[in-house]
Amino acid sequence: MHHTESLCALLRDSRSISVLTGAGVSAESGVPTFRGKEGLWSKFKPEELANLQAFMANPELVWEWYEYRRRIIDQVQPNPGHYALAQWEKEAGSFHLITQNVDGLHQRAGSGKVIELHGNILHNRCLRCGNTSQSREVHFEGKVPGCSCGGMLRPDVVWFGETLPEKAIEEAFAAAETADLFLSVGTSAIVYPAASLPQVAKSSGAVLIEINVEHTALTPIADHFLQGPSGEILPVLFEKWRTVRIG
Ligand code: BV8
Ligand code: ZN
Repeated sequence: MHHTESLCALLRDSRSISVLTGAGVSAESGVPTFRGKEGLWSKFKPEELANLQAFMANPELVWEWYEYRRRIIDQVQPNPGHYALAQWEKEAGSFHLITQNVDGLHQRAGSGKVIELHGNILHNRCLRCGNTSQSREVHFEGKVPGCSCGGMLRPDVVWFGETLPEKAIEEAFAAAETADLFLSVGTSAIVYPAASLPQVAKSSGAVLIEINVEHTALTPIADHFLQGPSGEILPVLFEKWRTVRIG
């Protein structure tokens, strides 16, 4: 009982909540994760696809992979985990949502402010003029889409070896440093600098709760490890937060 009591106390006493989400949060919507057995990278290696060199060497292959992922995302819906986070943002005094996901499902579930560390797969960016466009306007039919300036278009996501968007990084680290409760949800905590956020939160005095179906590199330093699917655990945790707050 001590364990759950302290969880209730932590939820009751929290004033500023920050959340980092990864592919596991979208898994229950049917979006394959990266590193799971059925993961996106079980067929291809990240090095072969999610980096600029791979793109320049074989833009059609990389475009094919992103089109494949866009088609999956077009057919899925946000799940209860996404909705719980969107509602939590509305009801909490201070709430920051940081995501590594590029699928835009948090926004579709109603989250107002989403810090997208790795960009958004539904946007394109021109390699030459930097102009960004919605993927709706552009369809890959075997030929790399071009910009009106003549430049080549790429998905507007952050690849390995590329720096994360300045503003997103600043906001994410500020949210981690000021949180007194930090949730790491559905991420393998392998990719940096995103994976350093829970550690920064903890060393800034936050309580760290991890939600995952299995242990990760982060589990040893988590104050609470809630094992299970985020689509089930997040709504329960949110309801618990709602009840203990009214007190
Ligand atoms: C940077 C692109 C440098 C968009 C992604 C050695 C060589 C080369 C580079 C490095 C190196 N060592 C470190 C690096 C840096 C590198 C890195 O961290 N590499 C890792 C692999 C070691 N990082 C970078 O390159 C970053 N840039 O560092 O720049 C720099 C610095 C200064 C100046 C210039 C340059 C860029 C990182 C961004 C890479 N882009 N994606 C796309 O195609 O999607 S990363 C990719 O992994 C996705 O964005 C994803 O979000 C991210 C993290 O993965 P997860 O979200 O955690 O997903 P994963 O499948 O891994 O795990 C899912 C988890 O969910 C699992 O734990 C599973 O158990 C759980 N789960 C499953 N189902 C559920 C669930 N949990 C709950 N409920 C469920 N139902
Ligand atoms: Zn252009």
